Amino acid sequence: MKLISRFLNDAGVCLFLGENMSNRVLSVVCGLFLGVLALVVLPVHAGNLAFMKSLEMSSVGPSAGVYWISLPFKYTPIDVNTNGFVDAEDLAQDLQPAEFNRPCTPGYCAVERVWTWDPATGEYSAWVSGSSSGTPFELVPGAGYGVEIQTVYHDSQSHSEHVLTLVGAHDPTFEFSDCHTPGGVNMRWISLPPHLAVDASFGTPDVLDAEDLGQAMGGPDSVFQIRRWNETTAHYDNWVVGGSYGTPFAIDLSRAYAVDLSCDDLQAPCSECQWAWTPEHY
Ligand SMILES: [Ca+2]
Repeated sequence: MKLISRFLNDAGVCLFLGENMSNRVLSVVCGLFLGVLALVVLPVHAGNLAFMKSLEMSSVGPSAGVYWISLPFKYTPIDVNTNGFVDAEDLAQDLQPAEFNRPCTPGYCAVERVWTWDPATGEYSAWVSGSSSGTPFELVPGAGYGVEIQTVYHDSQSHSEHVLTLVGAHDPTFEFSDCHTPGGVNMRWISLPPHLAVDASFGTPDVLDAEDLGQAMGGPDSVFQIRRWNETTAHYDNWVVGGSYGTPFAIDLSRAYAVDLSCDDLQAPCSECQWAWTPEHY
């Protein structure tokens, strides 16, 4: 029996859960990421620092069940692999709806795969939830991850619509710290806090949009563009920060976004082109 501090309630009080979970496994599938989905709701219940999100997701629809989501900067799910760090398997098991078997095995996990982006190689890869071989990748605070939803057969019925519950806390000291590198990939998928406070007057007034986000991050000298995975069209949308063509897309704070870094001097080395941003939270 392992005692795990897992939840913070709205008053910031820790609740403790004990859970005995067998080691689960791994296997890594690499490949280019395609496709994705159609999303639905996500009410956010805020507390002091802790919060909970309910994510309504479907395995069917135009984008075949792929969603890029923001994770809490402080996220401490049960350590399924008992390897001492938070990894893709921990996330997949944590998001498994309570009405299904937990821990889940391949074919029975609502989150079939967890996707990640490696800015060093410019490639997507995925962890197959519940796998018994391989090693799940570690989750890095501030990074955004893709979850791929599948239809689960349970209690003589197939379930394609799932409600995933994500619990965590904001870290007001968290800072994105990175740099633009000449010839580098320079794209990162990042998580946003659920109560992000930015000046929304850029782009479309009174709408939190990609231009607001880009300006909060330092403007066009720091960020070239913001990208999202559009779950209703199954395409990526791009917004060039400081651009005047078109309308910046609205920001959904439950979603992750890809940020392409920039620099005054595109040939400057990393050391001369730092990017730092501490998201403000109300
Ligand atoms: Ca705006």
